[in-house]
Amino acid sequence: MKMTFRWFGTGYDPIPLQHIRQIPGVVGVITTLYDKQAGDLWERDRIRSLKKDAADNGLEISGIESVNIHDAIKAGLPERDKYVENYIKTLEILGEEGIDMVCYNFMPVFDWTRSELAKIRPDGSNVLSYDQEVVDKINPETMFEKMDSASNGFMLPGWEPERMARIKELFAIYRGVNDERLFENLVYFLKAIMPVCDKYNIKMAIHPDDPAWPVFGLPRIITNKENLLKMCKAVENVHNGVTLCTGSLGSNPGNNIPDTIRALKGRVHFAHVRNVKHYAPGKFDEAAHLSSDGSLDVYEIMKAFYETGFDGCLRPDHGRMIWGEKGMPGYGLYDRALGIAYLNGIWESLSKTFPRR
Ligand code: DNO
Repeated sequence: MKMTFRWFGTGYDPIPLQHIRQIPGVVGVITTLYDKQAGDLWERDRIRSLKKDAADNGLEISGIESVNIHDAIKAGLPERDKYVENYIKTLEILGEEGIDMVCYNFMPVFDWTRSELAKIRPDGSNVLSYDQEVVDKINPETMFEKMDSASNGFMLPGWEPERMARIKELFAIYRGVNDERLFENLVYFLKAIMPVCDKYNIKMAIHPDDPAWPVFGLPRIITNKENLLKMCKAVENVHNGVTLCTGSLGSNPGNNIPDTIRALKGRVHFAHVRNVKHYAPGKFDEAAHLSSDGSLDVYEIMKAFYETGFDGCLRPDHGRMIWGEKGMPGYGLYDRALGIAYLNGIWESLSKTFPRR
């Protein structure tokens, strides 16, 4: 397992790389070209300059989260091939630059969705939270303004203002796209990119839908063990893999995360570990990483990664906002660093209790 930290790049992330480097055990960052729109071609010099920023601070680029997928690909529009071509060219450049793990998602219109970005907890910290009853009352066309106005002035990952400005058009292109069509479009995309992934040994890691059920009537196809396995089987190639996000899958208490990790052995290329606290169906808060703070058993989750020989990148996922920090919701420094210390502790204890032969 390689411990990493998500970083949005110079000028976008308020957390300096020097601070990330000081978190024990972190070897690299998971980053992106944050200003790129889905479908854009990534230039080599921009990728090199990201690499240089990281290297100057003793860190590597362990992977990209995300190279986002254009809606024409997700919706299967006639013009999708030009965006697939750009994606392939971007992968080629990333591969040539030695970057071999790419996280992406296949959620229509909205990436991760929350009803509140700073819910105050009894201890005074604040967290992201979700309540389906609240979301049901929101007009999806106003969802962006709601998220944006609560984001502490940061652009939220997956909520690019330029794309959100076309929200009506976005909803329109998904009319007629049901789960089956969306899945076919995913398979079409994966088949097209596998040759370049094979050539450069790039591991693609699809991120589960968050929350793990349909929101605003849009289809969702990456929500549980069964459909993750179906996706792996549809394109039987090790480079077609998964980001095992415990918080996204864990939004549905029906998902057994350790069991899912075991079932996907060999196809999990990236791990996002965090905890959630369930209150009722469709209602949860993001908790601290510690098992007892939420509803997931983080020890059992780490044990499943350990036992399946997981050797990919792992990062703490969303943290709480604590100690007066004002950061990008979910992506503050302090609580994610605490999360890393805890996850490292579990890993060390597992590796000493169950040494590998
Ligand atoms: C939110 C993130 C997502 C994730 C993308 C992957 O905090 O988990 O935005 O990065 O879905 O493409």
